[in-house]
Amino acid sequence: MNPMSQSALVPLRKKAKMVHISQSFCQHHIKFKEIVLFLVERKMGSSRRAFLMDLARKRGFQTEIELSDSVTHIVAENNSGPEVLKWLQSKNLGFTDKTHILDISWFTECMEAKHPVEIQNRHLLTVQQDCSANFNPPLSSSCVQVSQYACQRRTTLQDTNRIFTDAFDILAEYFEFSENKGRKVAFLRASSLIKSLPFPITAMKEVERLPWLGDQMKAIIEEILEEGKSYKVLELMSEERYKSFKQFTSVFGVGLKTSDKWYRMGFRTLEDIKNEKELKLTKMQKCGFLYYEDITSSVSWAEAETTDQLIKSIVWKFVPDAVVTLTGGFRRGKKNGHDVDIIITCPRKGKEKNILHNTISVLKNQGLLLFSDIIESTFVETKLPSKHVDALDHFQKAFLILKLPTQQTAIGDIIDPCGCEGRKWKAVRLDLVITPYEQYSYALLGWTGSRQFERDLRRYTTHERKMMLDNHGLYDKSKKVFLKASNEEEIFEHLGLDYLEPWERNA
Ligand code: DCT
Ligand code: MG
Repeated sequence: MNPMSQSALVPLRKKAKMVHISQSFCQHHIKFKEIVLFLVERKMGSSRRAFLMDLARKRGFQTEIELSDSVTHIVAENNSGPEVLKWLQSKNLGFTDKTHILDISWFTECMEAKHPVEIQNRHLLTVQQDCSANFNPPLSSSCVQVSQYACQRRTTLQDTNRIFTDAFDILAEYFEFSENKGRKVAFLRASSLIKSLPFPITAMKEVERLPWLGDQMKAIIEEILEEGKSYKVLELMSEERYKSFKQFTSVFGVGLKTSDKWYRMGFRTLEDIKNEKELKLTKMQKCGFLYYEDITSSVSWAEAETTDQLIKSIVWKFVPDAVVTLTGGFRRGKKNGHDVDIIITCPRKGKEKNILHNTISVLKNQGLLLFSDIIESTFVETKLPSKHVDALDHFQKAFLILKLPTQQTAIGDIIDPCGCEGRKWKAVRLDLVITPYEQYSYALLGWTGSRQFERDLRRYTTHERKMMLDNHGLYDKSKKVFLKASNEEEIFEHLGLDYLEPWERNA
């Protein structure tokens, strides 16, 4: 928390009046010539605005009473980006595409530091606007206005900036391994934002005004533009902890906690782990090592389709009207994935309940099951959706490893459990999720991903709509009701969002 809290800046009305009168008499020395501030009066009020402008001048900043071309930084309080934009439009005020639109937190920090502080992502107020809109003065045609929320951006698999997004994804992973959640999220957001750009980045000016891109990120983009690679990223990738965690977490059943434990115990490679016979592994981890090659080689579209057909054929034998949907990355159009995700429901209430256990029994009897971890439903109807953007859902589900017949093989041919060369199967990770019919659309939306899309959708729901969303439903806090949806389009409608097709959610 900023020690100089915003409330500390709230003036007493009387005090503000005095300041207002006094400011015309005082001439302050301008220390920061490159910055011209304009404070938005909306929600701030005229006296607080006058007080803050006077404070800024005392600290050596220039301020403008009217919005003009010379303004470099627009500062607003308790306003979202679109609100600021609307207000400026209603007052017939325009700004250039070089102007920063910032939250009061940036201003507060500058006042505290007594100099301009670096603009961070959290300071930015994002405005999604049509570049052709009639502003005064008009925005230049080179403007790139991108929403800070992935659910307001169409992100297909056509990532024309992979060289940058790969670097950012590696850094997100690096910070995840270093347990620095803030920086991990920052790099994931930046990567996701760049993935949505419809043009390849060729110059720094093209990314100047994008949200979520702080100085460190821009420095990496600049380095890649100049050198074709980032030495900073390469350096971090060569760190011992990163290399070890990368190996450890590639094993099914090994997460950050286990990786950290192994690293502290002095292990560095998977060979170290395999050679340590005393080390206790969970059943999941043992399978992870046993089928390591298969599981780490990605699942192809054809394998996902075979899995989908196999599950459908089993489920439909005992519940013919069950809805079985291939979801996750494959629903978003990916050609490869790390697993297959399938959601199952049934329009007849309660008929979905036995599907998971029955399906797993059949897979077992057919010799197609290498591993299963069944999680029973923990859903409580009266509970409100979770506030956490990464919250897990409460559906009944199973994490499986299937012995999937390779394309030319009939299911009957693969009973031989030998894992040797020439085998006719591949170990494939499958997640099965069972949902009650009335929650199916929310579950489908949640399990379609991408993870970053889901995070931003929940963040948007909380901050822009004052609602709560998770994989089970949507709760309207002001009306105190759960909103029903019979398809994904209706959820987007409830949220006031343009519908995005699954393949546009590759954020
Ligand atoms: N998901 C979820 N709850 C979980 C796990 C996943 O809501 N416990 C959501 C987030 C994304 C989606 O389900 C699919 O998850 P993954 O399979 O991890 O991601 P993917 O996009 O399918 O990626 P991949 O192609 O690598 O499988
Ligand atoms: Mg998946």
